Amino acid sequence: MTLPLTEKIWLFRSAPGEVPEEQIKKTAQDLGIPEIIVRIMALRGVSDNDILNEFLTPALAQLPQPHLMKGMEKAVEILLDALKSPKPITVFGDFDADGVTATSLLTLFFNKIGAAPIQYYIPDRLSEGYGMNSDAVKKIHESNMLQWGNAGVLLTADCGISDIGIVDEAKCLGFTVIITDHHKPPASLPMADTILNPLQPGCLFPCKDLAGVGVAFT
Ligand SMILES: [Mn+2]
Repeated sequence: MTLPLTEKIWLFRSAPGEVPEEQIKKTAQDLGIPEIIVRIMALRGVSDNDILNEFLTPALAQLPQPHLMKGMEKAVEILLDALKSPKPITVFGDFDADGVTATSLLTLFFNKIGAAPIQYYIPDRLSEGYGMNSDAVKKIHESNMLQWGNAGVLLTADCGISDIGIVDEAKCLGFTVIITDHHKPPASLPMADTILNPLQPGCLFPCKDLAGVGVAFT
């Protein structure tokens, strides 16, 4: 096929042997989708119509139960308490794609339900680098004490799983710490009040490859 706009010639890899051409055409017709989509999915090993359809038309009902994620019950308890008290909730995020989206998701959600003061902190990539840092935690603490007389909840988004020392520091300052992260946990975990990370030992949540925003959403 030649695309006149780019003058590039596109050659399609043929689908693996077990998915014959006729089946690709038939699936495309049956599901009412372009053949190219069926072909791409077949190359990625998805040729079952039901699975393909489920993938292409995702629904909330397909999501695994949130309480399967280790630490969820405790996180819900802490956040409900913060909402009722109310205590400030500070989302400590990350500057990359899943960090910013995770931070926005949590902040917008708590803003929408509107019961507790909600704020976020995203470290500067160049001057602060990735993860929680002591100066930022101290600054958040100072401003929360001034404004609300309470350190409140420090809720990480896409970071924190390796920040053992900083989490200790935050706990000493009086924060209740919830970690939500998807990065590989170190051998010993931070002493947070609860940790949500599908990769932590003993977590039964079936999707192990969530991005930071997926953990935040769950
Ligand atoms: Mn990230």
